[in-house]
Amino acid sequence: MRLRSELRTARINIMRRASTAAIFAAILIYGSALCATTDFKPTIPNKNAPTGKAPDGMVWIPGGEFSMGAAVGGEGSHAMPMSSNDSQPVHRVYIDGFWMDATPVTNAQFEKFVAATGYITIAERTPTKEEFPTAPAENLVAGSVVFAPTDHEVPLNNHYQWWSYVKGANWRHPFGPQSDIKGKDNYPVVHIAYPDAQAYAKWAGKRLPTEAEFEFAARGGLSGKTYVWGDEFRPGGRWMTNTWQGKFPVKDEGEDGFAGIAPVKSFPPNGYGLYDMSGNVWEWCNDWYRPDYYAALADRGGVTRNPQGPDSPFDPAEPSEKKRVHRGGSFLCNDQFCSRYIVGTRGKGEVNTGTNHLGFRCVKSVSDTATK
Ligand SMILES: [Ca+2]
Ligand SMILES: [Cu+2]
Repeated sequence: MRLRSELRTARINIMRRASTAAIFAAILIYGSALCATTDFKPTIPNKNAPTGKAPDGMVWIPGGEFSMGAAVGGEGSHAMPMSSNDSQPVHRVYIDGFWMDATPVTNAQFEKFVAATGYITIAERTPTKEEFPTAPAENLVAGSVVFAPTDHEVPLNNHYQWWSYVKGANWRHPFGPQSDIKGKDNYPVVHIAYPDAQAYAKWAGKRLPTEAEFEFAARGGLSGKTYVWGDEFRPGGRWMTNTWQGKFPVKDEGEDGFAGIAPVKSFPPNGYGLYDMSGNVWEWCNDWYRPDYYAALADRGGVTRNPQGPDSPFDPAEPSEKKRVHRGGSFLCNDQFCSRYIVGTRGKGEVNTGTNHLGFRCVKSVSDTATK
């Protein structure tokens, strides 16, 4: 066991070594994948929908059969979601219908949960000597990982330049003790680790989405599109999601209206009436992360029904870390470094690590709704 800050540093060191090679490998892989859009077949939504009123703040996602994964290749901002080929091959999946929160969980909603339960998030807990026997005492401080812009252009091969472990950073204090969330009731809650998200979901009588549920929902009934709304990044000149403009990681020009996080519902909903399914904040999924999971499903052939993810986590870049899937990308995503606002692309994170661009939303099965 190591301190969360050390985990972060270890991850960064490994990614620094891997990234240059990975980018060149990605160019080769994506060069041969330019025709991958042909792998997508139409989404066949289920016809039956539950009768009665939707649970508060949730929308119905019909489920059905769809093509899951990302076809990368093309031009401009969607040409290369940098060093990621874990979203291939595109494969066929069936999922049951379900209810999904229309937005990421907000500060106000999380506050209600904390007020009702007294829950203390991972970032607020002081790491103990028992958990981290080899860590020096001065490192045993509660905190979380925060993005800080650099003051000059830097090579994009070392995340450590723009991420740091900040003492006292947590959901109430996103940038550390001097910051707060006053007036930000309607912003997505951040600095949420996987157990925090799970605890909230349980309290709310909900659960976290599977990766397949998240992607089916994000696609909004479309198939094989680059973004959750279609193929054009700015249809008719309109900004559709909160991402980064300008030189990364030096200055976010905020041309989309927001330099940094945005209140939920700041951009148009997708075809299912879901907001913020790409950009703004990353969101936890329930599945363990493995880069070869899609290949394993594709090898089996046919249509995978209600996939729950692999049985155990494995990230070759950091074999000892237990990671679950992140989806959607964030306000930091951009076409220079990481374009994970492209629908179907995947993210991942060590389960106890939160950051100031990581939140979540919940879902609910029909069977759970019936008993509530
Ligand atoms: Ca923005
Ligand atoms: Cu990104």
